[in-house]
Amino acid sequence: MAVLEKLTSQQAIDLENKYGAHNYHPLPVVLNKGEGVYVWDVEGKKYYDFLSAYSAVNQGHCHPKIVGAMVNQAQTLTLTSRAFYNDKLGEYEKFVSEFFGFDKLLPMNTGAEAVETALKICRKWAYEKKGIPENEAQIIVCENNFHGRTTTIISFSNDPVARKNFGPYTAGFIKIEYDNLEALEQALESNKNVAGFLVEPIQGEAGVYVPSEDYLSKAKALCEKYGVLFIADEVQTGIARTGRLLATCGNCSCSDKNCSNEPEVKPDILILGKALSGGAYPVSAVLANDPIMEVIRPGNHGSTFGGNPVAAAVAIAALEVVRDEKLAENAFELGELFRSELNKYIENSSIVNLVRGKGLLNAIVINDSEESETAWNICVALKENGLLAKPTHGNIIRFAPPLVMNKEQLLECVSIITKTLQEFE
Ligand code: IF1
Repeated sequence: MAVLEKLTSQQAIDLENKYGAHNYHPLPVVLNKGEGVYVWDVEGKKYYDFLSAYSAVNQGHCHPKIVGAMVNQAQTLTLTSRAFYNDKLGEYEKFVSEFFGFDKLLPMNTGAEAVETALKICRKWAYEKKGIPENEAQIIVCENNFHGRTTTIISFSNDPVARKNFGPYTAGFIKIEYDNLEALEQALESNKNVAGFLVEPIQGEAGVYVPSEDYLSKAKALCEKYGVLFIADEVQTGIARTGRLLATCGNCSCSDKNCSNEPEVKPDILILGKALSGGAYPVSAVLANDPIMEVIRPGNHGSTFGGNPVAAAVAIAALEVVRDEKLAENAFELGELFRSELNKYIENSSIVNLVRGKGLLNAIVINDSEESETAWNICVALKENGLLAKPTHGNIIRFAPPLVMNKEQLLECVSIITKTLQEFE
């Protein structure tokens, strides 16, 4: 195999198998190009992307405005570290803080790092502002959560595959049932050292589990009552994915007409990642107001790459695209259409039990056991028919296309999906 020769799919897969750690089990498709809602494999076959890199590519693949900002900044200055100031970070921090309605931002790179950052801020706040005795702070989390892969985060996962044999585990977490306000109140009532409540507005990995309508607002009210921080992990649900700028949609500056449909919840700490960069670059952030963020002082936290000028330029462009192209509104409208079209199919289906989700974060539940391979086999068939999606469990398939999709494209995708499902009836 000559070095400059283009790889076939099989050659690329073989290379990863031989030289890469086996920490993933990808669908057998090798991509080498993306544009908007489409990706292409190395043989030139075109697909609709219905994963969007786990909701990172909300603005569509290789958005010219985002790539333009990245290239431009990369040719000027890429990294200074935080040992020195750079002329992009402050502008970015102002832009994003105002965009989401917070006093301050702490820049990181990946979602897991941002979650770790939020946990550290929450603990330090608890000791310095709430007066919890040192090393006694507890943070409430939910069963079936997914917040990332670090040793602390997997310590409070209850997915055995993510967790087993990675101990000893980090202490200080209380796990309660998701979407259960009594469990939350009980945990708050019986533990005087609770510092915060960390929650996904919609549980992604659990299978796109949407909580009851008033769960988040009531959970926030309980947090206020007991004086603990409400920490929203919007790494996956944020940046227009669920049909609003944020699934919690706090005091944001979005022009989103759908905001009034449900109570707005303003988290004390907001965690963003993924689509904050449109998937072009690893950019994550933690936002909070001054009384909380001020507990972080020089030396307490940081990252070589966090807040680098390329990340700053890319994220500003990525958020401008969300605002200017009205992606929250589009996700809301296309999401309603997607679920109503699939529900028409499900009425007469024996293979699909239901479709659920919000905006363009949806999943179908297949009528088979969690251990079955049906969802995987359907995804392989979807790929053959020109649409890429990934199972989250043996019987759940997540559907999360880029938000720059139009109605015509969405209806074509619905027809690919229903045609494929028909093969399995
Ligand atoms: C993988 C799921 C999605 C996240 C929330 C933090 C992070 C994530 C709510 C960490 C990451 C990912 C990573 C991806 C699978 C995935 C995922 F299936 F697990 F649920 F998106 F749907 N908080 N989610 O969803 O962010 O450190 O990865 O940047 O490959 O593990 P990260």
